[in-house]
Amino acid sequence: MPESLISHYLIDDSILRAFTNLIQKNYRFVILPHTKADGDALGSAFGLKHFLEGLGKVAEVVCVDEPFCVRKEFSGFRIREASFDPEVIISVDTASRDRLYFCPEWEGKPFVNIDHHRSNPLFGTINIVDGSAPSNAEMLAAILIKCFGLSKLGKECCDAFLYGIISDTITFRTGATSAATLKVAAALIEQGELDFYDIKKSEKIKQSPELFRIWNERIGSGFFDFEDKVFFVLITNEFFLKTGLSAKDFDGLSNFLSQNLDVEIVVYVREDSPGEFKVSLRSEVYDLRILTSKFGGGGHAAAAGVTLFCTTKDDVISLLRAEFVNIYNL
Ligand SMILES: [Mn+2]
Repeated sequence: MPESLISHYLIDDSILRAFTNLIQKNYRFVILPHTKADGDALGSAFGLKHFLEGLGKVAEVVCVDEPFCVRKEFSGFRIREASFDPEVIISVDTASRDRLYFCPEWEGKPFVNIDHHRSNPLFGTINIVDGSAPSNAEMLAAILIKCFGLSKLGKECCDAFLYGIISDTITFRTGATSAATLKVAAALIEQGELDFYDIKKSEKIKQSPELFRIWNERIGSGFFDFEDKVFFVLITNEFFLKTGLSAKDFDGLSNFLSQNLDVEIVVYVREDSPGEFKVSLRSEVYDLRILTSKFGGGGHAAAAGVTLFCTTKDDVISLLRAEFVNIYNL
């Protein structure tokens, strides 16, 4: 089975040979996830780190800032510095170079760009990019299995990759989830002797009863639109100032809504500072990147985000409503 796992991806054999060579011939690696690293970015980064260490190499994860994903298994990363001079730089799950930390001294070194965002401009010296992969972790795990064999992936490596897959597919629920996703996940569970339930459970949102009450209240203040095809929920800057809560207290809200509401689009608008609105979109029906890329945002077809600068929250809603009509014919 392992050999056939990779057939799903659009990566050229010559690229995979160059990548395999680079890993075999070098010893010191730094791995770069994107800013505010999520479960897929850290899962990919730590999976690769453990894999390289298993081959007897030295590898370090270097983040831009404090990760968004907090998990005890993903500790020991550095922020904006490496403890050694690397020979090879590898970025994971990062759509553009400005979203990662790149030390000026690394300029000119071999740079492998491993990603699953369609918008990736191929900024590496080797680019392993397939926009159809539902998670970066799945693509990377499948490639390592193909190039080096499943037996080279140790328990911690399998655990990290499986977490990345679960995180980006919202436990195998996103539209891009395929037979290949399940095959790679099954191979990782078997090889790492993993407890799938334990890993899945750790992805759940941990809320205090008080915070959960506030989530309920915010969701209750949301509204359906376009004949119940769209659900909007808003949190204003004034609300954050009044309650002392922060954006982080609402992490996972848009995923939670998209998992539980039978709508075509979930819209979560968060006013980070007066007039600066962060819009998170979820859809299993439309390609959301058409909308977000129009305003300088990014993401994936099913989960995308954009920052909009508007005077009031009503202006944001009007703008989004107009785009839903224009782009998706709602
Ligand atoms: Mn990802």
